Amino acid sequence: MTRPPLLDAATLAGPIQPRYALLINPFYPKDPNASFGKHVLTPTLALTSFAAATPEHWEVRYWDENLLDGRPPFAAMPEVVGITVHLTFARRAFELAQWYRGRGSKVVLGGLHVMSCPEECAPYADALAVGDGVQLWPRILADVESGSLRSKYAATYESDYRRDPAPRRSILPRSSFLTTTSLIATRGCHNRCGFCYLATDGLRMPYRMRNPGQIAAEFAADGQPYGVFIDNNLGSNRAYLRELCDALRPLKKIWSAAVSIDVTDDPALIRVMALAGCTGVFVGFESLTDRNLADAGKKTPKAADYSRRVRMLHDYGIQVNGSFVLGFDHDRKDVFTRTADWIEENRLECATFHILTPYPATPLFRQLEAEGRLLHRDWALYDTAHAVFRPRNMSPEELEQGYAWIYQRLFSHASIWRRRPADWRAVAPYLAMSYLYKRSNRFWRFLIKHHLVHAVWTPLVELTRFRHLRFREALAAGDTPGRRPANVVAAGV
Ligand code: B12
Ligand code: SF4
Repeated sequence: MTRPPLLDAATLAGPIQPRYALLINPFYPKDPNASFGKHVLTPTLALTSFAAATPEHWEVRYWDENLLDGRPPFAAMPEVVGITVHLTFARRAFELAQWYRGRGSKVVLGGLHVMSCPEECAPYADALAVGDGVQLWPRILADVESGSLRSKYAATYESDYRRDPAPRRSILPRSSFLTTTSLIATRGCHNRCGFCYLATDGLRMPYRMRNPGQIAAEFAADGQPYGVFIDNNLGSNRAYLRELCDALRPLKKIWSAAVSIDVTDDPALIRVMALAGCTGVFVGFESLTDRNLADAGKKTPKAADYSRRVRMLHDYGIQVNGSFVLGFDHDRKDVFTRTADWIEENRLECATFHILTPYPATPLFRQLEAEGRLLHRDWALYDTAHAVFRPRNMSPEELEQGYAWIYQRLFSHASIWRRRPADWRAVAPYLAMSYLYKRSNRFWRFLIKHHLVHAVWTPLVELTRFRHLRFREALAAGDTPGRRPANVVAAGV
């Protein structure tokens, strides 16, 4: 899980197959501190979203190098190779680009890193796609056909999102993911935190929503019991979230989503989410220190009120996967133990940690650069598992050690046990989820390698859905919150 498949320079490629496009999600090394399971929970929508805009006379194939099936295919060489590029796997993306270009394919690079560092990406591509691929992809293919491919295509995110086609999920290898139903209902976020990729220079992503009915139809059409919303923040517009829940409720499925904790300002909405099948939320708490949150420009309730808000989610049977950023300017060496203690006291079922990482072209990057605190520009280490800047109140090594320590503590038997749900009926499934998700990296590797992820998880997901339906019936009938549905599905990506 740490080394990409070999790209042999001597490999003989097949002939170019006209009107065939290969879409690649490049390999990235997996952080051994965290769960390998998260990488196959649900696929990125980067490729399937614009694949849906491919003209009918083109054949499209999907290849995710992280599914451990080796290097992308080459027996018939694609006329066009589309590669999505993030900073952490930019180097691998460039290697792939060079390999395919050297054998006659036209290579198109797109994605977040192309947006923030176009000059760096340009030498490796026949064309760059900067911005929304759904608008650009058909234009690019038309220009390939007419032999007039340009070196750069740009689009904004200001289009009417409701007019976009549904992602083309039929090209995904179903057996390799827990669910193929990655859903996206909204674009943008009401916040603009200085460390978030949404604050990248030149990225204008006004808040846009798809029709709730469209999302429910996509969810139903994919035929999976569980869907994962990959929206930046599904709770940005509460009236919309309520409408979306109303559309999802009749499906009798379960789902999870990322929301900011201010969604709990409205307890009635949390109930509506539970009734619509929400079993877990991924919450970016980021920090338990208000001054850190203020420095980052995050509009959020006071940290002292987080516990009450977590209880509210738990009371409606919604698991909480808390996301925490470590290394802010007001973090001292005690941040690791303080954060771990808080997570255990509040019985968060899951927690995800990130070392503060200044993504290029964000306000945080500019600030740390101006202060001379950046250690290097080796993007492969900008993966939130490495300290790439000098923290204010500890050394980079201490920050990395603290990061590894907090994962070890939260994944320990003792911590898993301390965080068990108060309702004894929910304890066994919680333990199953915790051990499968947090302590089974070798098992995950085996499942991924042998295409067993979907087969092994589906019965557990169905069991969770079935028990959640019973919980919902009780909730709708006015049963008091506090009773917990059994849940073996981790909350969110
Ligand atoms: C699903 C997801 C994952 C999944 C799958 C990742 C994968 N690469 O396979 C999992 C859970 C495994 C994951 C892991 C991580 N992730 Co992640 N993830 C996401 C998430 C929630 C959704 C991605 C998505 O589907 N977006 C929707 C698509 C439609 O948008 P898009 O990718 O920008 O694509 C559009 C355009 O860019 C363009 N486009 C993209 N590629 C291409 C290619 C071509 C050829 C063309 C024409 C167009 C084009 O067209 C698309 C449609 O407009 C995003 C947050 C978000 N909401 O975007 C974070 C996000 C991408 N992840 C992030 C991070 C940091 C990580 C981790 C490093 C974190 C960690 N420590 O665990 C890891 C490791 C992965 C890695 N090394 O890159 C950051 C990246 C920041 C950055 N500047 O690079 C994001 C933005 C989250 C955040 N708020 O910070 N992630
Ligand atoms: S609340 Fe989350 S998604 Fe929204 S800007 Fe802040 S970090 Fe980004």
